[in-house]
Amino acid sequence: MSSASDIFCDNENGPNFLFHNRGDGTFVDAAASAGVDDPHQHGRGVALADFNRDGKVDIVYGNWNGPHRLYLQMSAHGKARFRDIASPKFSMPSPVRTVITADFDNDQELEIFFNNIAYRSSSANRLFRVIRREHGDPLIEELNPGDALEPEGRGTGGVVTDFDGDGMLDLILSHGESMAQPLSVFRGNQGFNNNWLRVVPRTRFGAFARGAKVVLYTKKSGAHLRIIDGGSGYLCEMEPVAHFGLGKDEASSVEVTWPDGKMVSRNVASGEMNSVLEIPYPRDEDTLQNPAPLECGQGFSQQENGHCMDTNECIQFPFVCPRDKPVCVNTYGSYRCRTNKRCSRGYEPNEDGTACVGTLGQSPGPRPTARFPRPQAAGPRAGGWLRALTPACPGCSCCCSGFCLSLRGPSGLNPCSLQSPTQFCPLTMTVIPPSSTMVWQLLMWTMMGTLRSSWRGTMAPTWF
Ligand SMILES: [Ca+2]
Ligand SMILES: [Ca+2]
Ligand SMILES: [Ca+2]
Ligand SMILES: [Ca+2]
Repeated sequence: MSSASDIFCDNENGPNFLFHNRGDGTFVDAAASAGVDDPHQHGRGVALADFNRDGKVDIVYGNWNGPHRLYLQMSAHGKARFRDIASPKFSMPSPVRTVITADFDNDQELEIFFNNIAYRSSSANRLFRVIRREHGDPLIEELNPGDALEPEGRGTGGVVTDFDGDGMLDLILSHGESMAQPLSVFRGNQGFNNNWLRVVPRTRFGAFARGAKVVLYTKKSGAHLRIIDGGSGYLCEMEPVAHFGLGKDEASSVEVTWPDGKMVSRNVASGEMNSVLEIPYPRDEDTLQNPAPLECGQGFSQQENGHCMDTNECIQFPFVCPRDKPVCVNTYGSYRCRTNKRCSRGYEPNEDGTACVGTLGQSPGPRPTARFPRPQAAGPRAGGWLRALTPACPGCSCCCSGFCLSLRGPSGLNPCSLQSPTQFCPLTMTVIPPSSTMVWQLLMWTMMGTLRSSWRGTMAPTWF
């Protein structure tokens, strides 16, 4: 919401708080005006991520036996507002204890894991993938969590980390409260060939920089944002690492912003892909130096202040749009062209100019599926709507990201075209036995989380 770090508190027994940082040491609660106060629900786990990759932090949280929320951040008249895009399946109430947002298969798309506690009857855990679409709300797809389903699991806490250092995130669940159950450690079984990068910002004293914001600029897929979270679950917290799954893309540069406003940008060499990058807190003399040239990647360019910013293609290339769609609209990391059909306020023409549809950021309105063009051919940009609309593939095999791989229809004809929504391959988790080091690490995190959560709520420093 501002350049300084705000705080979101997902509360039980009362409305949530969204403390807007006024930058002078004071905060003002903007939860109600931003639409995230949710006064009648009981939050039990919250995570922050940029699900639609527009550079604005979104909020996902679980309500105890209440509807789960996925709030996209919009801005209207300079003020942040949030809009719940949770699908009926996603929002289905459950006895939730932890909400985890992570890219388990490193395909660029974030997964959301709900850790539920089976305390009166079975309550399976749930896993969703939130698929970014270029010009609309992300698509929420339910996945099969495999062994991590744990229908009888008394899940109390959960964390995500890379235990074995292979670049694939692992999931650890603790159980208890009403019955003793052992820890579970899971790893995903897909995405091993995808690129990844783990970024670890440090404070000036060398500690993990909780509250830091990390933006990774990539060669093809724009900017990816992570928050080093200080909260996230009931009595637990996530690893203080910004983990990026990149699919086949590569990083070009990384930017870290600390909660005090200090910022560092630097290029990422191709030899640094698939590794852990430590980013120390900048020394004063570092910030005085002339900014080094940055490789910002597609859709972004380096500004005078030395940082990567969204390229405004509509200004830089005034004739970028074709004659039948002459109106250029700048978007984060890209742009789009639309017809000049006139629509009333709050509406804009759809892609082919045949109808007016509600604009993003306005009140819910119709579901966005109708306003997207049908896929014609798989383009190079895997993160856009092409993937979201990739259809079910009867008679084909499909890869982990949902693309049809082998075609068995008549030659030249793709039997996987059109038809029903995407059928993604399930992201199945398999059990791996925990080592004593893992158990210690988990205990440390859960203890730290307990201290932080002693006021019966979950909180996370956040950036808007
Ligand atoms: Ca966003
Ligand atoms: Ca993923
Ligand atoms: Ca791993
Ligand atoms: Ca742009």
